[in-house]
Amino acid sequence: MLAGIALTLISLWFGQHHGLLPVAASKEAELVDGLFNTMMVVSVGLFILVQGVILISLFKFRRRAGDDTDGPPIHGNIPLEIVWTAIPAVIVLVIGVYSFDVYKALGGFDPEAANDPGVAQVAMLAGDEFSTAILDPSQIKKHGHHHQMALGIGAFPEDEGRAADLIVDVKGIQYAWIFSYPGGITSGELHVPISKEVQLNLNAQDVLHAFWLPEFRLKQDAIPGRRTELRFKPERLGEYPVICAELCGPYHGGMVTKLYVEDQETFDTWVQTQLASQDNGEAIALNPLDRTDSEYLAPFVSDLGITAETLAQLNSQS
Ligand SMILES: [Cu+2]
Repeated sequence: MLAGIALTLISLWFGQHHGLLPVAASKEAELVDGLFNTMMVVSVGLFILVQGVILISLFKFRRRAGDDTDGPPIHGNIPLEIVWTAIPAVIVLVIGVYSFDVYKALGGFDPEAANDPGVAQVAMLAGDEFSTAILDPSQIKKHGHHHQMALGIGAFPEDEGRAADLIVDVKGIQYAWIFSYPGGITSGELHVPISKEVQLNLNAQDVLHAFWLPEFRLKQDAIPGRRTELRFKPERLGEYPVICAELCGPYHGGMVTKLYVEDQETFDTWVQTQLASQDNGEAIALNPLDRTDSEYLAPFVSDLGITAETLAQLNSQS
């Protein structure tokens, strides 16, 4: 009884103090962390229970000196087997329902998308028709938004039907993220105002990439020829890594940039600066599109012991 209480308390404490997750910077992160911490409590409880029983058995049932007799002939234990099957079954079921609930609360299920015949249509598309649509953008327009159906994390259910405060197009290319803001701003970094709904429309130019924000507990594939969506609400000022989480080529590891969560004033200033530098025809240093291949690859060269031009050539051939 006492051991059971101690076990429960230790598990509950560890579930809140494991320190395994980076800071939570979005409204979504709280929901995901709730699920993660619950699984941590259950796992720690089971781990201590199983390891504890093993350790106790090692001592209690060890062979004593001079004892050469056989062990007792035990053939199974039906009640015990029912218990150790039922407990994990219930745990899996509860976690399954809970994670479904979190996914729904994050906006992972889009009821409109589910009812849209376009989804079935896309699923049934033969390779030919799909690649035609990719190669010829007019095909996508002709087919309307059905082929543009966004997968991913949408609005919170309570914000369903309300447009996001800021919509940014994100394109993944080997090996950078390019952010296009309304008003013609193009940047290699993502700047967003705090406490506003941000919607990212993701797309990839070449291969699969995955847009990962560890501090926001969000990750979404960027798929060539297909729009995906990631909608979130930043709730903590700061500078956070944006990481490509899909092995997309030899420099995949260098496909990292920053997400800046700023107060409205700082964000507005950044927007003005970007607009002004574009009016002047200045190249934005961080925009990979404005750089030549050699310039873009220069930071990687020192590690490899070859020139940027060689690397650019290698890259264009791969
Ligand atoms: Cu990538």
